[in-house]
Formats: sequence, C-alpha cells, structure tokens
Amino acid sequence: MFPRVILKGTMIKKSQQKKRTSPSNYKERFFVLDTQDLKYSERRPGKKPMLKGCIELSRIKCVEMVCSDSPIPCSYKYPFQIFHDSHYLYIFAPDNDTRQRWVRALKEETKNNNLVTKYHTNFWMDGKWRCCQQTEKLAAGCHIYDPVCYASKKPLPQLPDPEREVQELGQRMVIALQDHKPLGDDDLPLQKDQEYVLINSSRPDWWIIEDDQGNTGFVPSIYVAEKSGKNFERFVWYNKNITRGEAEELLMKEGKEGAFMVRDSRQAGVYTVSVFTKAPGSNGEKNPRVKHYQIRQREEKEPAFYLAEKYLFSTIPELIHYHQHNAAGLITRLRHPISQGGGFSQDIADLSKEEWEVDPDELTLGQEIGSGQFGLVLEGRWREMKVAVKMIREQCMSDEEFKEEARIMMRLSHCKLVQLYGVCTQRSPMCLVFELMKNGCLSNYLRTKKGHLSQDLMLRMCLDVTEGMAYLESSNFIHRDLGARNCLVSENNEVKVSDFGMTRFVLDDQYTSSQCSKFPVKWSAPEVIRYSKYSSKSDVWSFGVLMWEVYSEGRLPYENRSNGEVVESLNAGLRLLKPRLAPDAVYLLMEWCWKERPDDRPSFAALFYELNSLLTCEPK
Ligand code: 4IP
Ligand code: ZN
Repeated sequence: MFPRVILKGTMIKKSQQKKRTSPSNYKERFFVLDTQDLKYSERRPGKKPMLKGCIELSRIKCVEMVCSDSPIPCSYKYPFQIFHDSHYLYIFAPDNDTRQRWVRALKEETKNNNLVTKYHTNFWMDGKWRCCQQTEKLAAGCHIYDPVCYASKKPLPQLPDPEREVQELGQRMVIALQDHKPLGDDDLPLQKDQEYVLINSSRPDWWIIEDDQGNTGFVPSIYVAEKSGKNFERFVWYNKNITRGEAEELLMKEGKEGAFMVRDSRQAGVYTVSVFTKAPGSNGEKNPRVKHYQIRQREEKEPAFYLAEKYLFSTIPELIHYHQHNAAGLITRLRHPISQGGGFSQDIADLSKEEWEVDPDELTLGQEIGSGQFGLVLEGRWREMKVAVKMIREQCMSDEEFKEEARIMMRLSHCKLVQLYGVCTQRSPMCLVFELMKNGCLSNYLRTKKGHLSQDLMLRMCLDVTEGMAYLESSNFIHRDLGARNCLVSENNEVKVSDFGMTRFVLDDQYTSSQCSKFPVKWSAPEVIRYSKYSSKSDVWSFGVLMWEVYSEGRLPYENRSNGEVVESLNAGLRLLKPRLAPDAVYLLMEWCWKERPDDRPSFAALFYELNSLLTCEPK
C-alpha cells in the first residue's frame, strides 16, 4: 500500500549537526509528511528536487513547539522540534498556523510510538538547554510531554498531588511567598503557598511563571521561592562567604533587635540563621548577643526545612519569610536582613507600582565599584536585590531629556542587556539603578584574563553581544557607543551590553563632538565621524571593533595612533589588522562590519547566525 500524503510545504530547517563538527546552518527545504516518513528536499528553479533527508515516523519520539525568546537567525520565526533517534531537528514555519498544523499532524501520526515522557521547551544552544540549563544534549526533558492534546492552556486544573516529586517532574517549581494582585495584563496573580511552574527567570526582578490552569504571566521574583535546590542568592539576607565570627561581628555592629542573616554552615550543604538579640535568655543571660540556628532538613518527605520543629517549609525563603513575621520558637522574629555589602533592607518591598522612579528609602548605597562617564558607580541594594548605582555628577547629564527616555529604556529587557531598574531623581545627585554585574567591564576583564582566554570563550562573548544587540536592533534602538568598555561581565562570564543610548544625554562636548578628544573615534563608523549619522549599521561597525578587542585580549585599537591618523587611514580604506588569536572566519566577519557603505554591513541578526554557526563543537 502506498503511503498517503498528509501535509507538504516549504519551511526552514536547522542542520541537525549529527557529528560534532558538522556546521550549524539554516536551509529552506520542501517538506512532505506522509503516513510513513517525513521527507525534505531541496528545490531549485529549473532543477529536479533533490531529496536531502527522510525520517521514518516510527523513529520519532517527540514533536512539539519550541518556546524561545532568543533571536531566530532565519526569516521564518515559528520553530518546532522533532526528536528522533538521537537527533533534534528544528524546523521553522512561516507563521503560527502553519506550525500548529504541522505539529498537530505529526503528533497524530506518532502518538502510538515509544515517546519521551518529558521534553525540552526551549532550544539546545551554545552547549546547553536554554530551558533547564542542562549541558547534556540527550539529557531527559524538563517539561511533561503531551503526545495528543496540543493546547497551551489546559482546560482542567490539576489536582494537587502530594506524592508528586519535583525532581521527578524535572520542572522548576516555585512557591508563592505571599499573595500578589496583577498590575497589568502581562502579570499573573499569586496566591500564597500555591505552586507554579517557573518558565523564565532571565530577568532578576520579574519572572514568568505558569499556574495550574496553564495561564502564564509575570510576577515579582522576590514573591516566589524556587522549590527545588537552594537557589536563593538573590535574597539580601543570604551571605555566601562569611564565617561565623564575621557574621557575629556584623550583626553586633548593627545592634538592632532581630538583625539576621543566613549563611553557609561549616557543614557543607547546611545553612545557618544568625540573629542578634538583647532579649534575656532562658538561663537569665542579658547581654546583647548573636544566636545561631541551623536550618534543619527532614530527609524523607516534603516539606523539609525547619528551624523550630513544628514549622516545616519546602524552601528556605519560605522558612525565612515565615520567621520574618513570627518568632515561632526563635529568640526573636527575624526583623532586619543584614548583608555583608553593608546596610539593611526593608521587608519585601511593595512592588505594586512599576515605575521608573526609585524611592530613595528603598535604596541602600554600598561601596564604590567603579567610575564612568557620568560619575561614580556604587554597589547597592534595592528591593532585596544587589544592584549597581550610577551617581550622576552634576552638570554631566541632561536630566530632563533622560527622564523622558528612561521609560523606554526600562522596557528594553533582554538577558544579554544590562537591565535598568529605575532612576532616583528625588536625591541629589540623581542616580540610575542597574542590574549588578560581578565581573565588571569587558575591556578590563579581557586584560586581566590575558593569555587565559579560550577560543570558545571569546566566541561566546561576541555571540552574547550580538544577541543583545540583535534585540536592540529589532527594537529599533541604537546604542551609539558600543565597545568592550560598555559591556559588562557577569559572575558566570556571560557578557551583557550596557549604556545603550546613554551618550545622548552627555553634556560634555568633549564626548559629543567627533572633533574632540573624548569622542570614541576608534569605534565609530565613517558616516558617524563625518556627519553624525547613527544607525544600527553604525553599531555594527563598532561591534567589529569590539570583536577585535576581544580577540586582542583587551588591547586598545590603533594603539599609538591619534584620532586624526585613524580617520586618515580609514579614509584610505585601511582597517584594523587581524588579531593573532582570531580565526580567519572571525576576521572575515570583522571586515564585513567595516564595509564603507552601511548597507553592505550585516545586521546583528545575521552576525548572530554567523557566529553561532562557528560554534560547532560541544563545549568542554
Ligand atoms: C549540512 O550543512 C546541511 O545543513 C544538512 O542539511 C545537514 O543535514 C548537515 O548536518 C549539515 O552538515 P552543509 O550543507 O553546509 O554541508 P540538508 O541535508 O537539509 O542540506 P541534516 O542531518 O540536518 O539533514 P549533519 O548533522 O547531517 O552533518
Ligand atoms: Zn530543558
């Protein structure tokens, strides 16, 4: 019997990279699904179609959409996945309807196969699963696979099942620490103690979660606690590297009844709550002192954590939250979280208004971590988060214009951009509150790591920047001052783009006129130097120079040459030379960024795609 054709059409596929070294690329293919196989072929005008691949339906183990917020480097933007044998085939449909049609049909044809129980919701990219961060390509999925019903919203609420293990599900679950009313359409209401699936935690302040009805939305991250693991570094009360003695000293110095912190106990994997009190003890002791309580963990069954026997919690943040409001067996209620960086923060702040104005009472300033164009940068705390605070030197910035723009800049939110949380204008000098990046600016980072940067790391750094810039490009936002000095490095060596659009508010003409000494001539496209014509393509030029900085390990471009000499040599068609560490393919991309005509330069989306395809090997 001949197989019956079910669907056919043109879509784009990503190469499956069956071998470690095979290239990553996106090709347009004509797909035919019949009752036996899924075939794809290349069709060229005037030529016979050439069959490129054929997947027997019986070998398919999962078909599902892919949910991702990373830029898609091809013209079709609706991805779905087919997991077969030991390979993932990513196919990109031109629109959502087409994607749904294919996913439905493929699910229907494969529903009786030997299927996976869990699948990955996001892409395998850069050596890890973007959904669950696992680094093994064939690692079990992180989300229950639904072989038949293809619906994003489940009609019936799931009944609570106490036996269902978080670990077994593989999903990241969170528990609401308190009720929360949604502010806008994108927000999800929270009900205290209710569990939710964590969908996206790439922004530190707002997370996306899903309730048991299948509704998803944003919630303030400090209102929820992750159920599995002990991921609570974002809470201000947690001090990672502090000894018992240092903790005591800090708490005594603070001297406030109920000042407390959570620290690592000497015993690995165990945590201790240290709390300051003046209350008389059971044996009549009256001296101000610090008491230490070990957070105990009951092994057998959840909930597992407790300080005082009767009160059990499934996460440490829940436990702390509870004891912040109830002494319940402790010498005193946990009143003031203290952290090593200095200062204490209030209780969970009221996040009920998402505005750009930061309340000065919510902001605590710590030590200096650097200085920039506008003045000093301090470490700080805001709403239980560690933040970087830029203090704007007077007469340095046109505040009024900036304030108008802050609203737009705050909405730009991407995991490869340094997030602006808000602006504090009620204090003088005005200050801007940003996401804190532990490893400082990229140019210094490159210099300190000189001689120890692997090819893989350098490529990934460039890739991170293109990802953030592709987002700005798609938001029609021009950076205007891209360079390694304006990128920051996180604790895990991830690079994020910072200070986008900020030069527009600089009042110092030394920066703003291309004739002047502080103008970043060495990073600027010719059309910017000549007629201040900024565009995403002038950002691309600067990105070429940034790549050069990365592969030169932080050297200054055109080292000893003056701005005037640089302009002259650019006009003569000369370009920066290939850095010793740059592979040919990478230098070709730099040269592409430095095309004289802006239109001849690639877009950031294209650069992302090209760089990504150079990442052929699995990470070590
Ligand atoms: C090829 O790259 C094509 O993308 C193939 O897709 C792909 O095969 C190959 O991946 C990949 O190396 P080049 O054209 O640059 O050689 P197509 O067959 O559609 O042209 P898949 O398996 O994705 O069909 P590997 O994994 O087979 O090496
Ligand atoms: Zn996953």
